[in-house]
Amino acid sequence: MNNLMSLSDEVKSALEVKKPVVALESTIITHGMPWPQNVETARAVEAEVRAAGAVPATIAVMGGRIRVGLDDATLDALGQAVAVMKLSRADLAACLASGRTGATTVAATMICAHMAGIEVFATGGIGGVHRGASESFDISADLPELARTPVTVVAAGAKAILDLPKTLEMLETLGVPVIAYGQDAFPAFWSRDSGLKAPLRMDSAAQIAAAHRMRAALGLDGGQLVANPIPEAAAFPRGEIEPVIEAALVEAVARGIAAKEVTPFLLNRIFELTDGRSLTANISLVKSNARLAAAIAAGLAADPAA
Ligand code: PSU
Ligand code: MN
Repeated sequence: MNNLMSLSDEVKSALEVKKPVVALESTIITHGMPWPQNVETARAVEAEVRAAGAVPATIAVMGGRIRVGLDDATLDALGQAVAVMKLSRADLAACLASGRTGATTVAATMICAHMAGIEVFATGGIGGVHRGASESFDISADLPELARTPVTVVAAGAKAILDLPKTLEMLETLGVPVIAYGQDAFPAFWSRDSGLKAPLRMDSAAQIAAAHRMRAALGLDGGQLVANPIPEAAAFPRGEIEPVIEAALVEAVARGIAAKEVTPFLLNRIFELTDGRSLTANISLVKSNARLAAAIAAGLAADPAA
């Protein structure tokens, strides 16, 4: 494994002494936000993790290796790089083998985090079942990954561009615990309430950490999805963001946007249609997820795996 993966010194020593570590993805940097806000946000999110007493480990593929923990210069280069591959489970090996630069989605970040020995991961929103999936069959590989790789993922629910009821059904079928944090409702990324009830609710990071350990003790595969509502001050009322999402979706269909391009296209269009306010909200929720993930990592560190 050593020739496939490089851990930064900081991440390596934290893992050695079992300090809390939080993995962070890189697709949100390369495909989810425009430069320079993407790099600024990545740094701000790392700072949140540190302020909460954990070590951040941003993950990407560069130079034929999985990099876990990126220094300032590398993060900067990634944020401005062109032709970066968007890596899910299917693409990881091909990217490494061809020596290209790749950004990890939720699925690929989970795989790499688990390989490195990291149990918690913070992001914005996971991929899921797209609207119109009965025709397009577009269902993110993030969902089956949650069912097989033992990493607890903290997100603000699934992206509101998705079909949320179908996404929750699919997670149930796959046996993935979906835990709303501090409320009954499943959050909808830019809004705190999707109008759907989350299957599970927990009110403390320690409980979430205990549930993570309990799954392993029971021999159950897979991770957990923690759905952390966006901070009140940054949230959009659902009625306000929904028409914007619908307009962006209509445009995506009209322009024939498909497969991997769908999510980046929609996020960018929604950014334009809200005069950048969707991005401000996105940044706020990622930082909030980073804080919760750090608290869960602390809970796990206090009760190390057997
Ligand atoms: N959330 C964001 N921005 C993003 C993503 C999520 O706010 O860019 C990325 C994540 O990396 C997620 C991916 O895993 O989109 C899902 O892509 P797809 O729907 O193509 O599986
Ligand atoms: Mn897809």
